[in-house]
Amino acid sequence: MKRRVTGSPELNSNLQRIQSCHTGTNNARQRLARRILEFPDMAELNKSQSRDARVHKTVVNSWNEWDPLRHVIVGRATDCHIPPPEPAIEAKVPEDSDMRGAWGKRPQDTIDRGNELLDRFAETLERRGIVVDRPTPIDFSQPVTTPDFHTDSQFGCMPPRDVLLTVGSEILEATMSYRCRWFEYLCYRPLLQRYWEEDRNFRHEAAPKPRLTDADYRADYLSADVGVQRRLEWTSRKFFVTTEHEPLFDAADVLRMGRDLVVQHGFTTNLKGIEWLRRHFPSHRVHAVNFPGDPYPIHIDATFTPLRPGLLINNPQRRLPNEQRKLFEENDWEIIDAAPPAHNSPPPLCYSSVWLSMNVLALDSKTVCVEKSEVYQADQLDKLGFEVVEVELRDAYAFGGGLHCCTADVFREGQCEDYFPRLKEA
Ligand code: DAV
Repeated sequence: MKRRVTGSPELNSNLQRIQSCHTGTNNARQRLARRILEFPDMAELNKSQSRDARVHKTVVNSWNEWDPLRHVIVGRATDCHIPPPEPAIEAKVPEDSDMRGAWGKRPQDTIDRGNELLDRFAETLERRGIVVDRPTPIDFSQPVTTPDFHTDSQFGCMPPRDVLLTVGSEILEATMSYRCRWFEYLCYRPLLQRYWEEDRNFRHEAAPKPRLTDADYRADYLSADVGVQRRLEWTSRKFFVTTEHEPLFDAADVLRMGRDLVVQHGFTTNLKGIEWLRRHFPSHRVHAVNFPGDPYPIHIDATFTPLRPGLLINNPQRRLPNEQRKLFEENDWEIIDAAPPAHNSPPPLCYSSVWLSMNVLALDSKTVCVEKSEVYQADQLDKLGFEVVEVELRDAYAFGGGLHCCTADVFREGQCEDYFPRLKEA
């Protein structure tokens, strides 16, 4: 049933925000406004998503991590597998981890619990007027065999952020750097195909699939006696598990900051991957960064998190090196230490570190979703003047990460701006 929009202050403010947005095309604004007028009740809108393609026309547009979020993908824990050993994964799993030697489908009760939390997170976003789409899991128990490699199972589709990089009206499927994640993009294809049908400005792009032969990985990283100290020494020298054999990147190594893309060079993204992004986005300035304090540098979003223009939190155990800070300092960005995590260890069977505490999702430049148990992080953001939205997600961490990981942007208001005006042209 359709309701009139005038009765809802929240929707009126949404409409005002859209109307006051001086960005995107007029068409895009009108389409979005029409969508909200037609479906004033957002819960109803989302229930009807599958059958409302005529009315609910997607617009893809997102240039940064903090403009007002209007449309997002939230992942699923369904059928998530612990992948069998492969070179890149062995290097990430610490010697004392409970995942060493274990692989196969994760226990169904943990999957159900993960899905419950992800569904609730999606509902929280919907109640705030954000349109939420969900991926279609493939059968992750299937092995992957290409002419170049074989692996006995796949992974899952909880973290769309790892796979999909939204830059303006483009969504780019990353190369990925694990064999078990080679086909993960298929979970998002039903959505991307729909966006392509609905938004004639949408660019659906895919980076060249890598071959992922043994030449992509350093065999010496696998040896059982490599301890954390040695690996810290290696990562500070930018000696990572992946080689420079071919371009590799995961989308979650990229921070979108308007005209500038900040990309972590580490285990999942190599220099050729960064160079590929540079050539692919010629109107952007692409900056390679690295964080020597991280023995397992995988994805930038538990290390370096922009919250609003001019403010970033940095993991105090993985500080940006001085020479790389200049870019930010000279352009009036403040980098502050993130608050400590509330937990001493990650949940069981989790690949990520306790620093998922800072894997927050900005809904706009004043509102941030923080995991409910991360009280220190919430407190820090509160003191910085943000409205903190608490979201329970810890029991879903094991499926691929936190609040930022389990989402991928489809639409944020705003356009491409220059947040580093003192930077010379690249
Ligand atoms: O600290 O384990 C997790 C990032 C997941 N996208 C970490 C990084």
